[in-house]
Amino acid sequence: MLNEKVQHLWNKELSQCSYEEIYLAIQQLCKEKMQALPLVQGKRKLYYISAEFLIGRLLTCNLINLGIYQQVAQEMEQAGKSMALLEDAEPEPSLGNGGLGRLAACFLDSIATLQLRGDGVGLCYHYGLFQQKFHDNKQWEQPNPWLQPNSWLTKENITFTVPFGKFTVEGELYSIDIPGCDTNSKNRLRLFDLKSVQENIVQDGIQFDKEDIRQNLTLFLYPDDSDQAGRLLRVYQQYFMVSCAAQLILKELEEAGHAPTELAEYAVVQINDTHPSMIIPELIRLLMEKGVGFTEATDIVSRTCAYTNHTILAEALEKWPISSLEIVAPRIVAIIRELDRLAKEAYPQKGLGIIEDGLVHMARMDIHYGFSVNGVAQLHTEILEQSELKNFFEIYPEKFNNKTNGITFRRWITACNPWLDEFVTKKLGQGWKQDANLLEGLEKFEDEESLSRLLEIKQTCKEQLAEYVLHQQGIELDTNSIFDIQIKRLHEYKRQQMNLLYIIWKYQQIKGGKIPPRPITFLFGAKAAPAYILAKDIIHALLCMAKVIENDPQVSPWLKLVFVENYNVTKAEKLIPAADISEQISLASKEASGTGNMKLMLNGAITLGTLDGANVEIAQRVGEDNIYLFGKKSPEVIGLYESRGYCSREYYQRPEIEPLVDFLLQKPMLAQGDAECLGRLYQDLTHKDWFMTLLDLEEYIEVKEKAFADYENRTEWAKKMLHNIAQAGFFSSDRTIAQYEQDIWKLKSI
Ligand code: 26V
Repeated sequence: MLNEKVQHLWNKELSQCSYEEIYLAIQQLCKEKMQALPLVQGKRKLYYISAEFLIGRLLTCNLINLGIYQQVAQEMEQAGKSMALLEDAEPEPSLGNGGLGRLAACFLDSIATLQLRGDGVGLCYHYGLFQQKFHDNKQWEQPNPWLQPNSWLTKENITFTVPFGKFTVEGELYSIDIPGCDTNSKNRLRLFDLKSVQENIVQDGIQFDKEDIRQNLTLFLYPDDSDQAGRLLRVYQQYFMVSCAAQLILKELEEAGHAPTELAEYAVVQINDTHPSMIIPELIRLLMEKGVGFTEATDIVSRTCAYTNHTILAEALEKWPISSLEIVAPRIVAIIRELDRLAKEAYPQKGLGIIEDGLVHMARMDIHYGFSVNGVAQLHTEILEQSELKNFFEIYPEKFNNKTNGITFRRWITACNPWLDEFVTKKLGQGWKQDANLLEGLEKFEDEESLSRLLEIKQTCKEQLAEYVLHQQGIELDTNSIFDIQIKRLHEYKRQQMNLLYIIWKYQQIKGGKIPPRPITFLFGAKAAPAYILAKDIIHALLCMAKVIENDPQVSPWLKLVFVENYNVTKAEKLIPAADISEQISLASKEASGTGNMKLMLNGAITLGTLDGANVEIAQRVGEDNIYLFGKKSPEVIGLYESRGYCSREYYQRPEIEPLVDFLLQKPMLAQGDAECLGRLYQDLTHKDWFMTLLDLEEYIEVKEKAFADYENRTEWAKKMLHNIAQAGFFSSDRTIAQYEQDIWKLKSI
């Protein structure tokens, strides 16, 4: 198959081709196969609208889903070519920030695999999220030019006009085919781009003229919104996305021969966080243009739209000034004002209106004018119902529901850890690929041979990662050491700084002569938002600490801190299979769900975490012997915020904690870093510490020590690994999507 393709394309043998040539040949092969697949059919269609789809590289997963991976791999082997080097020929699209965008990508895979008729709709950012570079122990941002002449995108012959306040633009539609796994059918990811965008206006990293909307609109994902022009650009992006999406939905409805008034019967719109919320007034506006009255249009749209909340962080809940909407999308302002008036008329209590103090509360619009509101883990949904959105839960209890997140096992075990995939399949047969709950069948394989094979697989993955890190960053990893991994966006609430304080503690212990039984490698991967100063300070402190350890011959044989540059999906695929310990240490109540926790568990890492997000459900499943829990629980934390009862200074003054925090400003650190950045982090921890790092620090140290000690009993540790893998089935996104289908979308049942 591949041999013929390269012969035809390049007129030479596979063994003579470069990896770029082979990559293009396989991409073409996949595209042809996908083009030939029929679309999933069904009466009603889902539109999953999202500002982010963090799809990652597509080659391996497409080959798997199309059922031709083995054949291609065999031909490659016969020609003496490596699959790993082949994968590296593909640039990674970076159309997402983190969890929310990656979740959307996992969902597309599961929706297609369950043969539900549903497309993703979003934006085609030319440079996506920035590329991260380290220089002077600091993060620098560069554009990520992932769009190449040959990409997975197919240009459609469809454009829509989007009317902004002072001018109009043309949105052009591109599609990426999403094949189901072994289904012989596909859905699509629909991405809109702006014709007039100019890549050459970007200078000096990721700087560009934020006011030139016609030239900049789809250049970057979430451009820095720390200033007024940046915030306005984000509103422009959002309105552009939803206007194109709404026009596409109504066009497809009409083409299928249905009336605009039948929208809710034939379409369902899932609003992924509040970025696409303006689809509600936009659909109402377009229905009215087609002659439907306001009241009926509002009723139809309310029966079509469902909203997912992904965060309770106040600063992340979007509120746009009505004055900005007047500039960007004046045609929907009157509609939003009327929706607000009706909401306030029906529910005059304070805090329920859509417009307050000149700000449009996007989530409130979704809740009043959508038929479903869901959180993304049990605890998160409970917090929404009992505190954050309590007033709304009281008036609309029937709208609220939980859908605990999941991950696609096709990418997060089959593609990234073929050894583990083979191990599981040998034990259980192929059935677990259809029904992930069957993984529980692994529980009984506690025999010596199975356990030692599990340890061997982990070792292989660690060696694979070591090779990769050496090649990428020139850093050597000791594969005999414990791999302790924290990979996720950098945010104070995720508390990478707490991990840093542990490392400082361990450093001081070793200086004091307390040598651990074996070396430990701390691996981090994280990008900080370009305008998030404290997050950048934490990266700086970690990079400085890495150097401090490296330069200290007394400590360096025992500790290593590696910050993997430019953490992305590709790097996650290498890091996750190699992890021994999965750091999930957010302040309880702050992490809506987490999904990295699930990927790491599935790959046999043991969680060290707080009872936050989906960690709670992981703990319920694996039991307390197979997870390391610590820290204050969510009700206590919520209580502390309410009573303003947390004072970081009190904790700082404890003799166990003071020397750790003080180390940030001592000579070894100052010799590596920038006193201003380190000083700011020190000041924050000692005077503010909004996410209560010091509150949980001592218990964190204690429990982490226990985990490292337990690691030395290799057989018992392997059992923990086995139990974690066996209990991971619930976290398959196939389960999550089946629940969305059953409770919200009902694509098949009508
Ligand atoms: C957004 C922003 C934007 C402005 C500044 C700070 C900030 C902080 C957080 C966010 C969160 C955006 C929403 C998000 O990505 N949520 C993540 O969604 C995942 C999928 O549901 C979930 O697993 C993560 O726990 C949640 O953080």
